[in-house]
Amino acid sequence: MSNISNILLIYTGGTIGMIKNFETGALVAFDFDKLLLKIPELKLLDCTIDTTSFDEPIDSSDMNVDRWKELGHIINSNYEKYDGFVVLHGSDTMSYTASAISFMFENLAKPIIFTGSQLPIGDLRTDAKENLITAVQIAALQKKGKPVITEVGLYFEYKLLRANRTTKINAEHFEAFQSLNYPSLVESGVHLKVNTSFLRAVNRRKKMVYHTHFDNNIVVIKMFPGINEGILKGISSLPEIKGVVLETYGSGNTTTKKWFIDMLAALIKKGIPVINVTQCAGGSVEMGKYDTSVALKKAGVISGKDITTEAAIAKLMYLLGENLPLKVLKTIYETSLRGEMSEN
Ligand code: ASN
Repeated sequence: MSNISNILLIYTGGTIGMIKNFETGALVAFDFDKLLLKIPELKLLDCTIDTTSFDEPIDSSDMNVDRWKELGHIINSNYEKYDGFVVLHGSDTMSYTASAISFMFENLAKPIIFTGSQLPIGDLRTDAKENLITAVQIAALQKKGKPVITEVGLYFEYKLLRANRTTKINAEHFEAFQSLNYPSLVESGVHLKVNTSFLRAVNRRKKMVYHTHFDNNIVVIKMFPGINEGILKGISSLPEIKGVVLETYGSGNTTTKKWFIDMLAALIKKGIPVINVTQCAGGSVEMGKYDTSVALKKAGVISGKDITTEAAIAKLMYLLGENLPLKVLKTIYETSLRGEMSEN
């Protein structure tokens, strides 16, 4: 017989716990204890739930590296005490935070499930209750007394997705997230259907390793027709820059203009990693497939393969924080560390 799971529910903010400010009409974060009163159903679940909250709950647009660390610290300092974690987070930057958390916890052996909602929990038509209750149920799933999910997931609108594969794709629909390059881990219908073959396997002999260094001296450059040489040269010559995520067209293509390729080559020569990720919601970078990406490969641009921009940013900050020589960083970047990219 399995034990009853002990879950820590962590509130960071987001629409789920917001109420209307009567003066401005805008939604603002709300007190966590009052939020819990709105969900008496939590007491009916087959697990024990403890709760904690950010001192100041935020709209997730105000997330930053320090707050990733604050959240990481809450999980790490409670890691042994609980069987699983559910994080209530605003949907706007949930994919970024959840990706960052996935890199913070190496050899994770317990579930960390992010969820939130599009409508506040007090709204009659809210999606918050279903999201929260099922997220807790998923975090509490056990097989032979061990958690079923041993990775960072994102639960929204009847699906658990691998968090570092997700992107917020809709500001209004309840189905706000998508993972186009990796299948759902769990589907919620009449039963919870766990797609076991897609779950990340855990090696329980390896100890969990907690990483806290993130270097955010990076920039994301999105390609567009008409991209301006002067502006890009200005950005790329900033002394602070330690890494670049380049959002390219299709399977990793950019303009072939000499100034552009020379600029990237100069950055890489200085030891600055340049990561190629596609602007497309699905599919993979394949440098060398078209003539328009051959020069990038030659210059030493790193392939982000089918990684999302959200995970690419978190992974770059994480690996820059590890202080690796560029060659080593390139090899590690092109390897899947937490299931964030396909292996081939
Ligand atoms: N602005 C909100 C946030 O990300 C959006 C939401 O949670 N649906 O905090």
